[in-house]
Amino acid sequence: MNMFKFLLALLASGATLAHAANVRVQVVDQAGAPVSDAIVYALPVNDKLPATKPAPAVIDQIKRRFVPMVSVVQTGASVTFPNKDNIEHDVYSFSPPRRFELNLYHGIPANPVVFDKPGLVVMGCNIHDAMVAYLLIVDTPWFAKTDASGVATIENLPAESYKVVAWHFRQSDPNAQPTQKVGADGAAKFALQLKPAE
Ligand SMILES: [Cu+2]
Repeated sequence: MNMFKFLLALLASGATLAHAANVRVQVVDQAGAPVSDAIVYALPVNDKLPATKPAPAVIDQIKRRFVPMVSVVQTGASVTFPNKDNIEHDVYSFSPPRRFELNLYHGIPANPVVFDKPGLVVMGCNIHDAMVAYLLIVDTPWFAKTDASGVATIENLPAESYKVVAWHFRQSDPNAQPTQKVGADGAAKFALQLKPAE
């Protein structure tokens, strides 16, 4: 690498470091206990979203459960539903953003399902009533899911102001969308009202 290229590379990496930021989000319940599997996402206050191609996702079926049970994708993403059990499943949803059914199958369905409207899609299996999965479709590529300590980090945000939204499938008001304003490199903390786990 000649000196000119080296300087360009240095500038490029410096620019990335200067502009990319992370927002750390803590989610607790009404008793203050950490909440895992909460989805958090960031919408720029100036409404400027990057022209990103939505990342595809995979929701497996393993031992008669959807894995993961809770997922988040950007609007327009395609999702595949591999059945890793040696029995057949029949995956369906009646949720308005995307009604679909994958008739009884083994293995990987030929076509992924495209989710082109934002909102919540709840999925089940027509054979096994206990199977349930939640897919939140959001109009942003910046999202994350809380871990066992109730913490999620939304990464690689341009330096801007954001509305951070939190959602959990056990919210007592399923349509509640608690929102906080943060700057890039900021932090947010949500206390959600949750129904007891079943
Ligand atoms: Cu099933």
